Amino acid sequence: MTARRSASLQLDLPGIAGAAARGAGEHEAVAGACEALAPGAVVLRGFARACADEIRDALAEIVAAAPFRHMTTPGNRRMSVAMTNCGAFGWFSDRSGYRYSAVDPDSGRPWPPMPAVIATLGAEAAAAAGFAGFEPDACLVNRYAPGTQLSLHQDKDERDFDAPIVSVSLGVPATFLFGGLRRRDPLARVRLEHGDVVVWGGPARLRYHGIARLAAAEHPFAGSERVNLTLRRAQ
Ligand code: MD3
Ligand code: FE
Repeated sequence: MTARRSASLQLDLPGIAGAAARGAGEHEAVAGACEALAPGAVVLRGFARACADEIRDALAEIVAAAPFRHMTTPGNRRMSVAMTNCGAFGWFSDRSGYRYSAVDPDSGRPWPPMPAVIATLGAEAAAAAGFAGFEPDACLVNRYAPGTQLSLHQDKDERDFDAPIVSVSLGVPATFLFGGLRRRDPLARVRLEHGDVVVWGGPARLRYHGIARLAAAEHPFAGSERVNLTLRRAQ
């Protein structure tokens, strides 16, 4: 992973360049760790830390236009994770199933555009993990309050499984559950903290995964909440 680590130091993302310029400690925190979780799954510890405040400001605008909501599953269950989207397409769930749509079904308007800070972070993280040319067209924003969980699932509503999914964890830490290609496969537990970015592609792209019930904790990003962005190529 050494070559990719040095590649991640060449980012022209303003926040990351700024952190690198501020000193070796922060620079290490941003670019110091690139671990392979599994074939196709790469964790970039702290990769989003330097641009987290910029993302928070962008999220405030997104949420003003497309508020968080608890979607309904096809089985008529209310999801405990609150969700919204930005980008050309947004993922949603209702009684009819799961799908991507260019319009927010709650407002009838297009989803808010994907801020450049988010699109660039996704492209740079994907490139650092070996997926050059990733251009996300959808960003699902998940909000977890204490006690919220996301049950085990696969992400398979996208058109092209060759594109990776990039996830950005913000706020309080969570335990990510990482399974295999079959629901009953054993689960690995991975702690995801504020600023951690994970790129899921290739053979990891269709693995089952979920988030364990969020423990009570506090973090300056969003108090007791965890926010996760998943950047996707939907169409
Ligand atoms: C592994 N979100 O939105 S991100 C989701 O933290 C979702 O909110 C979780 O699962 C969250 O669909 C986990 C990590 C993640 C995202 C997509 C994956 C892991 C993945 C796709 C394939 C394999
Ligand atoms: Fe998922």
